[in-house]
Amino acid sequence: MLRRDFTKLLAASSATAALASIGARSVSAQAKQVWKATDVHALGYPTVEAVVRMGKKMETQTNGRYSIQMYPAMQLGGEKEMIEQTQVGAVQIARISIGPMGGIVDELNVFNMPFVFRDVAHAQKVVDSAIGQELLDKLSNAPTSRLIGLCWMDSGARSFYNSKKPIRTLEDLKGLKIRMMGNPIFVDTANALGANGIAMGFDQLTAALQTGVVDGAENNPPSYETQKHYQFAKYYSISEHLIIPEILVFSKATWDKMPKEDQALLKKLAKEAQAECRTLWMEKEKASMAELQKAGIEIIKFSPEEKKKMQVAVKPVWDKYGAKYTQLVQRIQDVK
Ligand code: BDP
Repeated sequence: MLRRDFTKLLAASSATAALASIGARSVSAQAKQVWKATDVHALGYPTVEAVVRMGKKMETQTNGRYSIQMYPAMQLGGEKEMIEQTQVGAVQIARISIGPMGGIVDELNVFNMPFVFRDVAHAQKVVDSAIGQELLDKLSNAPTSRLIGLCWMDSGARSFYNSKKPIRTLEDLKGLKIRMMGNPIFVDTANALGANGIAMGFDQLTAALQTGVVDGAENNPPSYETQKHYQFAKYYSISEHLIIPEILVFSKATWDKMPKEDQALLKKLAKEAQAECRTLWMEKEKASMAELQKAGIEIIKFSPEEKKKMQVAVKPVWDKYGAKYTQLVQRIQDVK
């Protein structure tokens, strides 16, 4: 064989090998999908752990065709960015507070109204009821949402914390600069309670507390504890003015390419994650309270009378936003 021919042959065979390997790679890329999942909280936080466990089940039950890579702790940005990335399909799964979801589907804002639930147990019953499923479906079917609502997750109740003084009464909130999530309902709620509500991303809050840009914020005990906000704001007042469920959303761009059976399996596992998250949540909440006590945080319980005063004070928020949710609110209240 001429040397020239041999070189040609070699080139041809290595090209074939290269093509074969590209082919093999694309087959395996189709067969195995690694979904990106994200959450503002760190590994071990109840919502993160529930999604990690859901991913493991999905992997086992599809013989590895799907798995989840978790990007926790705001690695992919705040919740606004997380929503956008999921809508375009750069991320498949995001766990989001309903706080910023009202801008996507307005009905979801009903859960953002102050004191809409009697207590956490009531909120849990509502998300587990037909109302919960209807709202998930509303999100999935909204033509512009580009998201599938998979399930609900727990987040307890939100209470005020600050660096200045113990807040025992509604009057004590007066004039305090309090960070709220970016939704006008929350800023108006803080203002109706006499504080000075400041909308800000969760990712900016630690620095804002540290430098005194805000005097305080409001959140559930696990967020207050795990974000270490208590190191800068050591008065925690159990006001429970907002009980905001959280939602697990999936990218519609990815969903639409999945076989029906895989979609059904994911929905089933998401329902299991909802139940699992609840157990993890209850445990974590107790552990966080113990941690806060150990750290010497002053924990103040609002009296029923003060709570009643707060409920009356937020009436302007209900007057401004509540009318369009009247029927839904009635159904929520009917859940016993
Ligand atoms: C936490 C929620 C998280 C929100 C955060 C906030 O779990 O989704 O981003 O509050 O206040 O309780 O922004």
